[in-house]
Amino acid sequence: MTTRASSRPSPTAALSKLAVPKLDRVDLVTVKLPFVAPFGTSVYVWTDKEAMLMRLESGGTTAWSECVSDPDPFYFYETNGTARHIIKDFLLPLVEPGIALGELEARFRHVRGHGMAKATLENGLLNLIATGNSVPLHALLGRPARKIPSGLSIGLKETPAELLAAVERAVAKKYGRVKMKIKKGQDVEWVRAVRERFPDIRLMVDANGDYSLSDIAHLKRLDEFNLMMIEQPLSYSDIFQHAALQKEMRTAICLDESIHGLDDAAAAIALGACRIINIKQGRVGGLMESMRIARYCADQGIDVWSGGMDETGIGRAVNIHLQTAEGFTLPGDTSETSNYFDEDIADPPVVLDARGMIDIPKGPGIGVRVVPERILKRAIAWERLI
Ligand code: OSB
Ligand code: MG
Repeated sequence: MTTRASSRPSPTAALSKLAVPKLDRVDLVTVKLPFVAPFGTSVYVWTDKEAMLMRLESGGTTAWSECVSDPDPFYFYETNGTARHIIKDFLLPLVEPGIALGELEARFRHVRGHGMAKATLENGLLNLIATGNSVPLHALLGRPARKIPSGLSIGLKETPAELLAAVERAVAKKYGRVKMKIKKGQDVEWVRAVRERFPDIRLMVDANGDYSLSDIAHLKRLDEFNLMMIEQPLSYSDIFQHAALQKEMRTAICLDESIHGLDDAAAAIALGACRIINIKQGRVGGLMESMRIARYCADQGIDVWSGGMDETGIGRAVNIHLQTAEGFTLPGDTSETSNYFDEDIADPPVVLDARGMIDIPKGPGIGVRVVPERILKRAIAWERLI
C-alpha cells in the first residue's frame, strides 16, 4: 500500500528548507502542576501534570517547548524518562547548526518511534526560529491567523450527577463540543443521561482502548445517541480490528493512540478503520508530521482534530497554532487553562470568548510568556544538556 501523494506541494516544503540555528544552551526542566480536579480515564486517574519542558537558547533568543509524555506509560509508551534519554543520548547529538529542518527530520527517522521526544526538539526549534524572526508560529508554518474552536474533554466522574454538572458548565461556556470519557461498565447509561438532558450538543466519547471486538454488540448500543464519534474504542495499538468494528457501527470511529505517523493514518484510512483522526502533535513526532497527516486526511475526505495531553500553556499554545493548518476541520481537545490549572507556568492563559472560540496568542513564536518565578516554584528537576 502506498501513501498517495497530493499533486499540491507538501505543506512542509518551505519549513523543510529552514536552517537549524546554533544552540548555545539547552535545558530540560520538569515541572509538577496540581490539577484543579483529578482527571480520570479508563487507563489511569491523573491528579497532577508532570511536564518535561525544554528551554532553548540561541544568540540571545530563548524559546520553550513541552514534551507531552507523562511520567508513566499508561496512555502511551513514552515517558518523561524515556524522552529525556532519547533526547539527550540520540536526538540532540543529531542537531547540527546550519542543516535544513528536512535533513534533521531525516536524521531523526533513524531513531525508531519516540515521537514525543522528537516533537519536543522539532517544536522547540520551530518556536526558536519563529521567535528569532519575530513572527508568530502559525505564520512560520505558512498559515494565517484564525479563531480556533474549543472542545472539552471530561474525565470519568464518580456519579452521573457530577458528569451532568460538568457538561452543564461546558454548555454554559459555549464549548464547541463535549467529549466524555467512557470505560467498560460506565458507558451506555452515562451517555444516555447526558443525551437526555442535552439533546442537541455536539457530543463524543473516548474509551482509551478499553474494549475488544467481543464487545461489538454492546458498543453498537452507542449508535442511538447521535454521537460525533467514538474515540479509540479498541486496543491502543490496533488498526485492523477497528476496521471490523467500523463496518458494524454507524457512529464514526476516531483513532487516537494507534496513529503514530502518516503511514499509520494512511493504513487506517485505506482499511476503513476510522472516519476521523485525532492528531496529537507529540504522538506523531511534531508539528511538521501533523501538518502532513492533516493535509493527507483533507485529500482523503477524513476529518481531523487536534488532541490534547492536558498540556501546560506551552503545549497548549503549540496545539492552538497547529490548528491553523489545513485539514483541522473539527473542534479539538483545546480547553481553557482553568479547566486544568489554577496557575499555569505561562501567560496569558487560554480563555474562551463569548462564542466559545479561542484567539491565537499574539506575539513572536508561540506567543505566550513563560513566567520564570512560576517555573522556579513548580520545578522538580532541572538538567542542562548543552
Ligand atoms: O485520550 O485524548 C486522550 C489526556 C491525557 C491522555 C490522553 C487523552 C487525554 C484527554 C485530555 O482526553 C485532552 C486535553 O484536554 O488536553
Ligand atoms: Mg483519546
